[in-house]
Amino acid sequence: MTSTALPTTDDLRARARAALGNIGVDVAEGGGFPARTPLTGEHLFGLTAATEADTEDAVAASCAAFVIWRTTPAPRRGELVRRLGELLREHKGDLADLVTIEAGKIRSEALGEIQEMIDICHFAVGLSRQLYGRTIASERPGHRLAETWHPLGVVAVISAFNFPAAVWSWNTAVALVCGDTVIWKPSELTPLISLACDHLLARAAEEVGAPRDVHRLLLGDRAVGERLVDDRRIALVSATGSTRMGREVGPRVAARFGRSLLELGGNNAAIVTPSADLDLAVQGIVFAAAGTAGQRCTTLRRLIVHRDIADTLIERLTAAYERLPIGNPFDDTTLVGPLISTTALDTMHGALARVRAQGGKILAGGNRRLAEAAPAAAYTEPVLVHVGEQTDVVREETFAPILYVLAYDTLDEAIALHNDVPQGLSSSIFTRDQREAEVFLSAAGSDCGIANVNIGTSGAEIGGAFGGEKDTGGGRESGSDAWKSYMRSATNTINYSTGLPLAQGVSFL
Ligand code: UN1
Repeated sequence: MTSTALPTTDDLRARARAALGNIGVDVAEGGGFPARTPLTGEHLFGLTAATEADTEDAVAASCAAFVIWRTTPAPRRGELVRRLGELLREHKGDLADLVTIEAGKIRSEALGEIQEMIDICHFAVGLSRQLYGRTIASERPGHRLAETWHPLGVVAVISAFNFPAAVWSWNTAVALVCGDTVIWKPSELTPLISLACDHLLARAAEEVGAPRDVHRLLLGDRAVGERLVDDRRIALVSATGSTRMGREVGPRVAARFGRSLLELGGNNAAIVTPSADLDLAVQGIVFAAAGTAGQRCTTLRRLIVHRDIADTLIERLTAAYERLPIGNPFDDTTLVGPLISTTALDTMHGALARVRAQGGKILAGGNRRLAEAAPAAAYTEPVLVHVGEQTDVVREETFAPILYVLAYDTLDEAIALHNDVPQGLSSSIFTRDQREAEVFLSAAGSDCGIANVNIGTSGAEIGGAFGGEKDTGGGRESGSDAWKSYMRSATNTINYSTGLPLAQGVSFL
């Protein structure tokens, strides 16, 4: 199905300008840094990218702001994030418009992204009174050991187009209550939503009396990111993107003994066992595989189905895929918007050609849509592909809505297939058998940072830690105790006795 006609680029430009205007951002046009929309694939505005001097200025300002911010009491830092959350709520509709215009998300998912930002602000405000350290029993009389958490420094946040605002907020809301200052280098593909978020945070800072430079935005290309990565004054580089990007960032930050927090590619799978509730499984699979046009790092990319139910499940999925409404993401009936670019579509077609050559068979979908109405845009049917084994293309992350389906006979075999990819972000099992579910969640089960039962791989809540193992980079963001990555700990030994006993029974003097 194709939903209603696409808006024109002029409509989208006007809508973006209106949303930005409501938020309070004046778009300064005339620069050579483009803002585009994947809805038509066309140019919206010419913005201005940060120069090398701008980057230097941002780092210096951020270091100066850190000196003030680190000694501001944490609950007062929470006030800034509380106000940011209120402003996000007030402008939810406008922000969601910008997410749809720049990232192509359907309305409900764009609103969901802003909700995720509001949620992390709430979480971070609570956290601002819960940056707990432990008191530890000392082996020495009249001594106390304590663990203290201190702000870390300047945090560089490098984010991707697919969650252009939420991933920034997970990092920024938590970093700010932790007493860090933030420099944000967003994806080149989503400058408008970045300007909006930066503006709202600046407004919140002004209103609560926080230093303006607790946050700086740098629009720009790879060179801006590289300067931040190599700058010794940046204590933590939190980068979301491809494994290829992380392979460059990680060693460069490590070479200067900086910290990095990497949230890289996923190649997420679901196992469907014979006892699964198939109604629920079909819903969960279609949302996880086709939602966001397959452009979440948590998107379901591999389905490992028990051989006895494979035909039935494939039939039901094929029927669901054939009914997916594809097109204008502003239309409430649409479930699949555009891919971010025609380059992404070419990559998808390249992967499909390779998997066919490796014996894969297309079961449903895969055709381009709306090519006449919008030749520069990249609308496509999500695609379901049957594969006999996990060939190299199946083991790679292709950032597009391709779901590879494989059959298995024993749970051990399914788990082995599940883990036999380089990435380790998200995973799930559909089963009504508790033993199977527990095996999947156990140390010998899924090797991912996220392991679910009877829901798909995507759509995590902010309360849990988010991130994954292996080529996914190992970082944890968002909830749980991910905040510890944004702080440094100190172990304190306090002697309140009149003697000086040494540890380990050592005697001296
Ligand atoms: C991402 O795709 O980079 O769990 C983040 C999810 C979302 C976040 C995805 N909460 O799918």
